[in-house]
Amino acid sequence: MRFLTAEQVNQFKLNGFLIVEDVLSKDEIEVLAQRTDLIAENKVNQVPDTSIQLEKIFNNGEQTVTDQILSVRKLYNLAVYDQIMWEHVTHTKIVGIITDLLVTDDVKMYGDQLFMKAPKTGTAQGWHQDSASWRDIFPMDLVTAWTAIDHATEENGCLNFIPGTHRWGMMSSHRLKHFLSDLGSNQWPIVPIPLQAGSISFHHSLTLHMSHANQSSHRRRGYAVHYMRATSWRDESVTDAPKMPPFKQVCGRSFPNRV
Ligand SMILES: O=C(O)CCC(=O)C(=O)O
Repeated sequence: MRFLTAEQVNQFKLNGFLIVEDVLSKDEIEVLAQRTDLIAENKVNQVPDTSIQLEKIFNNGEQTVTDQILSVRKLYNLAVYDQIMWEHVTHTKIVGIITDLLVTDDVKMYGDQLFMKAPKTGTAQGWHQDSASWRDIFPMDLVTAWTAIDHATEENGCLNFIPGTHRWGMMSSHRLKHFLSDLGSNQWPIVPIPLQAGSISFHHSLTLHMSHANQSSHRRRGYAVHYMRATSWRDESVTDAPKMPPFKQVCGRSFPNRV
């Protein structure tokens, strides 16, 4: 281990998530924040329009907004096109933490998503396990680094986790529905994760998590980068998983037959 203590790695193993504070400097966050908004305004040529998804109310014309940035729900597949986002993906500290958590020096990127969660109109993200979507990737133990670009609070829709759920395997939608119907009973702790800008939460791809709508007048941008071992592979017989651009090597050895 290079970047984390054994205690931190154990916390991750037990809970399926880990918070590491103050990973990025103010300047690094500022670069990320400015690039995010340029991409959201569609001003970065190499990032295609298809990487920009609007909130439903703006997409269907129910509501209009003067500042286009505030109509965006999420940006995705950024780092495969844009060098500044790629520099974040390959940031020495973040990659060091990821190699500690994945217990390998050989890492590639599955993909990335930047959740914009605009003030008042940014919608919720329901309870889910990431690997339930990425069901073509094996083994199901990817790790996401979620960087707070703005301060994330309970009011503006920070992430929430249910500790230990990564040890339950992938839940069918039926099982998840049943579990959620019991969730208010205090039987299962829900842990909100407020984060200062520049801090990062790491979560396992089977950990149940969600975020509420942004009820505040403050922005809540979070950049989620999804990493996996370079030996992980895509099961091509699974046809209903997201279609992704080619996985990019982040560090260590690559395994060309595992794409
Ligand atoms: O940022 C959010 O609101 C949701 C993030 C998320 O679901 C993820 O990073 O897997």
